Amino acid sequence: MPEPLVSVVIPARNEAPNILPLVAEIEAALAGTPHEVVFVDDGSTDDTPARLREAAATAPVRHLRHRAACGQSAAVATGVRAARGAWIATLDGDGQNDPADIPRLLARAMAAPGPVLVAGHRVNRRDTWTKRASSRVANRVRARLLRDSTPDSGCGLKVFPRALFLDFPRFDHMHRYLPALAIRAGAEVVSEPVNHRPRVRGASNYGTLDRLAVAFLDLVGVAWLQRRGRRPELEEP
Ligand SMILES: Nc1nc2c(ncn2[C@@H]2O[C@H](COP(=O)(O)OP(=O)(O)O)[C@@H](O)[C@H]2O)c(=O)[nH]1
Ligand SMILES: [Mg+2]
Repeated sequence: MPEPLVSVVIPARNEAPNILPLVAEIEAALAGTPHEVVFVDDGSTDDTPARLREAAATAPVRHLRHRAACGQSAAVATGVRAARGAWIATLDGDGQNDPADIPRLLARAMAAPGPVLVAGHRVNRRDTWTKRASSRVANRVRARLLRDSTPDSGCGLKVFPRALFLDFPRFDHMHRYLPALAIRAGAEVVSEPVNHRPRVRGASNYGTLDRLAVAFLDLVGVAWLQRRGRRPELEEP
């Protein structure tokens, strides 16, 4: 495989029927761009491993696997560490994000003068009523508390430099707080409207209550990280 410009990192837990359609869409969207796709199978118990092997036979796909399920954030972190591109694009493995949006987000990130995280904003969200309602409340509380200038921090579609992510502290569910962590690391954060589609295959891994249960603890933790972050600027000695 040639050196990729962008590595598409995809956490996948029990997404067997979604793997091949998603890879086809990524290949169409990134046809002119040197890229690789890094799937992290988080201890799936369905046919995800077999589908990933199939995908790797025909496209620039690499796949890693956690022995046991460790969560979406751990999977993203494993993928970013293994990635070879200077740029990372993250994408949900269920096909709800549209790979056709990647080139636009990547172009915006690459045009920025300094390090930037471009966050997808699902302007036309295609989820259940309960998910949209709880997300609206959670987004409002988070934005108030963290001031991370992001309308939709939970969108799985984001583009950022690999080196930026490697500077972030790691914790479970950190994938919902990447904008706040990017600002803490000295980067700019911008949002870009993206397409969103209903999940047509497989089942959601999250319920409303389990998500809510840790949200408060995570918010306090990220607010603490923001307050306790220091960023020295180097000068000529
Ligand atoms: N690696 C890993 N990925 C997960 C886990 N839970 C969810 N995902 C992935 O994260 C993405 C979003 O999860 P999904 O279940 O669609 O959540 P929803 O869109 O909020 O209902 C999908 O690509 C899932 O496969 C997990 O525990 N581990
Ligand atoms: Mg989903």
